[in-house]
Amino acid sequence: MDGSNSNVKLDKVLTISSLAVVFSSVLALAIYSKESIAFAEKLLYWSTSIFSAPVLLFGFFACLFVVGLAFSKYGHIKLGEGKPEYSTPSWIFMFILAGLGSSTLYWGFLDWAYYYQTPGLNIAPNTPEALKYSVPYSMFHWSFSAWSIYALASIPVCYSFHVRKNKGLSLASIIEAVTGFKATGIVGRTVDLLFLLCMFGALTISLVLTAITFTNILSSLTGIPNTFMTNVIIVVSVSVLFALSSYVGMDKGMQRLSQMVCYGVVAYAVYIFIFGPTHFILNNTISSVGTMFSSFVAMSLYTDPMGDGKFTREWTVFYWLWWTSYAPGVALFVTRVSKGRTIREVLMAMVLGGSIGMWFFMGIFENFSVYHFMNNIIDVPHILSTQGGEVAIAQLLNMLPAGTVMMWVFLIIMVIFLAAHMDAVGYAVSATCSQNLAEGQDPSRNIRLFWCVMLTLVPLAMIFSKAPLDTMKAATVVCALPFIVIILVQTFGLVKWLKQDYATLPSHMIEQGEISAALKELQEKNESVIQQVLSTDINSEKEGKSV
Ligand code: NM2
Repeated sequence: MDGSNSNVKLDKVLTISSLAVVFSSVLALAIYSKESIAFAEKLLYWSTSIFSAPVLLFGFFACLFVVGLAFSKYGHIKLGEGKPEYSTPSWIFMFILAGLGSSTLYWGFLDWAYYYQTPGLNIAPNTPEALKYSVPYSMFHWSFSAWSIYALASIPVCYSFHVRKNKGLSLASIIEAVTGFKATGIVGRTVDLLFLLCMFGALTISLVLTAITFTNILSSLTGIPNTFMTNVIIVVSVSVLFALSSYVGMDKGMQRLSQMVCYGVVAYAVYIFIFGPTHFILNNTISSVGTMFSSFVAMSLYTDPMGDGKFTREWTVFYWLWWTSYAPGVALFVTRVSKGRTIREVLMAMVLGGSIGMWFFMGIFENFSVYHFMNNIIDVPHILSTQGGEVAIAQLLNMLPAGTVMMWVFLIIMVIFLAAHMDAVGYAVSATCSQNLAEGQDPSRNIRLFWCVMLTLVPLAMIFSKAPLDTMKAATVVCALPFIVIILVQTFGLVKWLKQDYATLPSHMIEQGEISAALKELQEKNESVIQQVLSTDINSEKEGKSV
């Protein structure tokens, strides 16, 4: 069933204020490109310098909290009644996909090469030691801490919606439930606005890197000129693809796309593993996971006090903030698809499922790339710094057996990945911009289509102004910083709720699904509010009232 309801209202204040920020950034980038790029560089430097240590601590805290919660008695709490809506593999696939973006394919080939040239842990650049730590660093940036940040952001939202039955699947309504500040008041409005900007910031790097990689490979395959217009055509066509998936309805479209992409990526990885340097890939993946584990705490808390902190600022801090910027969207998505699961299931599936998935993916893609560098076949780091990462990827793909076919397959996977990614982001943004959305309802399709088109504007302005990676990083970092505070406030609220609702119940009773009388009363009260909202919408639909 498609739960979309055209009578859910569009929040005009929010829409207009976020679009004002989007359009002014687009105009600044298009008209004052040089100045905007220089400003973004300063912004990145200062924000990551000031917040280096707190961000590192936040990532580390997320890991500890998530493990502690999963194995406490509260891990048994079931999030909503009934059986889970989705099978476990497709559930994990869905949120891995919602948590990743299409540029994961870019980073898969190149992440290590950045660290080889500018390593962390005070290792000398471009040395065998730097090479040894390059893949482990990448695995570190994509596994436990990152997925713990997602999990930390998701559980309070799941709990608020499915257990406390607070209405409204938007961040502001969660903040209202936790702090008492009205979702429709100034605090709630600010949270919503920050959320929208965060979505824009998060998507920017993904979309730009995907578009330039796609265009470069397409142009090397077909001779189509690699220009700004080609990028525009590709990005806009993908938006149309997104619109189609959205019109099929959330359940069918999204599930089908995510499964196609996940199977496609897994099949691609297996192909590289079998027909690429199998032995080396296997060995260096295992070894890198080991090195990551043994250096995990050092990497997590590496503030670089004796050095200039450049690596920490530009990589670990940036990554944690990039993951944070995805976290609110992921949290809303995970809430939607996790009804009927326990807190422990959600946490384990996110942190373990996410991490293992990333080691598998990164291990194969990165080591394929490392192998070609080590054997002097393709100088990936050099190409990355002189011509751009997308050029290196095209050359690497060409090394695969049936290289041309594999390049086409890569393009298809990338496009579907991007469309599915935009679907998830577009859904989350539209849900925030829809007033009175209750459980089971999707935002209207037209609102989703509108936001999808809007989401492409900033990335296109970045490509147009030839903005370097740092400019995009600045957009992500600045938008994500306030979210650390929001996630911490939510976590505080969660702890308070857990104590109020379950502290008196022993573990085995929670496991059997018992709840306290006070929580039951609260659920009944809130359930009727949700019912009321639903029936109001059905009535206004009958009366034919428009949005
Ligand atoms: N992460 C690292 O395109 C992408 O979204 C790449 C972004 C998950 C925040 C991954």
